This record gives sequence, structure tokens and C-alpha cells, in this order.
Amino acid sequence: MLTTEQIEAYRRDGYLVIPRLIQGEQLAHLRALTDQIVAEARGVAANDDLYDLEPSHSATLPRVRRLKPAIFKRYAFFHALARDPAITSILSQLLGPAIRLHGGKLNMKSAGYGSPVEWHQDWAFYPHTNDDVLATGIYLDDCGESNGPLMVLPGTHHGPVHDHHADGRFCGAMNPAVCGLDFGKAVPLMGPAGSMTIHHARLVHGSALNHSNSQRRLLLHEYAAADAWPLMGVADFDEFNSRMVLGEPTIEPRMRPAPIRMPLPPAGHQGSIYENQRGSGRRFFETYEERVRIAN
Ligand SMILES: O=C(O)CCC(=O)C(=O)O
Repeated sequence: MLTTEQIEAYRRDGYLVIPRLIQGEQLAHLRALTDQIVAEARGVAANDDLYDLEPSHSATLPRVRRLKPAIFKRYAFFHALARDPAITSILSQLLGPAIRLHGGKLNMKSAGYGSPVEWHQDWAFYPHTNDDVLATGIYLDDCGESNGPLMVLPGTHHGPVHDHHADGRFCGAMNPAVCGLDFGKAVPLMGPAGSMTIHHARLVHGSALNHSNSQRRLLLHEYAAADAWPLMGVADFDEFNSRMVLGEPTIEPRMRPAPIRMPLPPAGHQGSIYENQRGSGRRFFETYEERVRIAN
């Protein structure tokens, strides 16, 4: 359980790190299953509902950038982990007694070339009727400064929702040059394998290219209080309620004002945040392709 100090720190700064939450057999299985799913990308030629591939992927040299939400449907282990009481008991202290999984994914950030994620707020992707919405991240590997830790700008969840549009379309990335934030104040969230990060949906965050020799895999789960309803709507009510991880669903959304920008019109490049961010035409973090070009 979280201490009063941790809860206060989350409210003030918008993030927490819980060291070594997932351990032993459970962590070993998480890593082994992930290795197996990535190995099965051999022979996959293009992005599909499970795999988001690195630009340098080939069917003979599989390079997976992200495992998409299909892992929660296809693999019972991932379905159960998102509902594990070790996680939901912590979340109930931040979101209340009824919680719904909004979505999730497993970002790989492989050694040497794992892609950066440009600065953004999750809230720009999925605004809700109130902002009792957050994401957790479980590190599958030890995460230090050099293998692309998740980085956050403390306190920015109390500020505006920044513009995540380019050329009149949603692009899933802020424009670092005009948002007025000091990225020098970013805090890397690090810890041994099995540690869990928590960040508020409005907190500005991103992560750099992994140029180290160690991979950095991060299993992200997005959670909302059951009475925070997505402003983009509910397409399938039964499916919506099937994502309850704690307590009872409700048909009475709670409204609490928070700054909103709708992610519309949708991104030109659909599929994942990496695809969305291709449309921004601007970059804060160096990419693998740039690094290789400069080296040559
Ligand atoms: O994998 C990362 O380092 C950041 C991921 C992230 O913020 C996202 O996918 O929304």
C-alpha cells in the first residue's frame, strides 16, 4: 500500500515509482512470454493488430517497437496482470474503489536502436469527464539513465493541455519549441526490473532513443476511475464494462472541469503513438536513423 507521503507526492508531482513490485516467478514469466511473442515476429512483414515494428525491422531480423493492446485479449497472463491485486490495491488509493482499464501496450525500446517517444500528455489522446486517469509502467528490465527511462516533467499535470496537432491534424506530440516548458527539469523514472511507475494522464512525459547495450521494456497500463468516461465515446458498452478491474461500473459519469483538446481530426498515421508522432514533422529526441546518418 502507498504511504500518505507517496499519495501526497503523486498529487503534487504527478508521478511515483514503486520499486520491485513484480518479482520472482511472475516477473520471470512476464519476460519469457514477451521474448516468445517477439520471436514470433519473425516472418511478420508489416504492422498488424499485435506488432508495431521498428522502421529497421525485416522479416529475417525481427525488430519490434511495441506489442499492441491485442496482447491483453490473446494472452491470459497479460489479461490477469492488468487486474493483479498488487496493482489495483495501489491504484484504489489514487483513483478510488471502482477502476476501469482504458488500454495498454508493451513498449520494447530494444538495445541500440529502441525508438524515442516524443513529449506528450496521455490526456491529449484520451480526455475523460474527469482527470482521475493515470498510467502505470512495469519495467521488464533494470532501467537506468542510459537505456531510455520514462522521463516526466513534475507538476505539469496541474497545467494546460498542450497542443498536440500539426498541419491541422492530431499528431500525438507537443511542439517542444513553443510549449514554454523547460525540458532540462525532466526527471528519469528508473528502477530494477519489476519496478512500477505511475504517471497522471495530464503529466508531460517522453523518452529518448535507447543507445545502450541493454533493452528497456515497459508494460504500460492505462486506468481510469469508473466514473471517468472517455469524451471520444463508448463504442461497445459490454466491452467497456468488461474492462472493470476493481469495483462496480456506473452509468453516471462524474464531471470535473479540466482543460481539454480533442484528438481530432485523427492522426494521419494511425496505429500507435510512434505512427501518430511521424505526422508531427518535428523531433526533440534523436532517432536511430539520425544517429546512423551522423555516424556515417
Ligand atoms: O515507452 C516509453 O518510454 C513512453 C511511452 C509512452 O509514453 C506512451 O506510449 O504513451
